[in-house]
Amino acid sequence: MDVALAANNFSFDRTTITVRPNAQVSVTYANNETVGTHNFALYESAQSTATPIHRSDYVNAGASITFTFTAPSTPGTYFFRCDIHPLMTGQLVVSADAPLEQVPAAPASPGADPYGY
Ligand SMILES: [Cu+2]
Repeated sequence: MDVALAANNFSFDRTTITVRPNAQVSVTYANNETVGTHNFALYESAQSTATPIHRSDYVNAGASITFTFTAPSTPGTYFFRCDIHPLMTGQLVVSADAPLEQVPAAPASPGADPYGY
């Protein structure tokens, strides 16, 4: 499933992402800042941030990346954040009842892609 995610003013534009267990989640992640580098790091919970379930590349201000991860197999509520700015947080809800598509977020402004994805 496809998810559009953006960083604006040092916060995520969506703080809840809902997916099905084991879903292949393809995230288009736009950094809409004029300054500031972000990533997306998924953890079991806000209290267990030693080992990410998935950690994206960094995305520079004005840029966008796409990355894919496999949703956890166990339903529940997981935690994501930007590792550089730990106050940027959200939750990944894994539910068998999740819709197959997310409602798209507001269109991200296009930016150069330094990673060449
Ligand atoms: Cu950040």
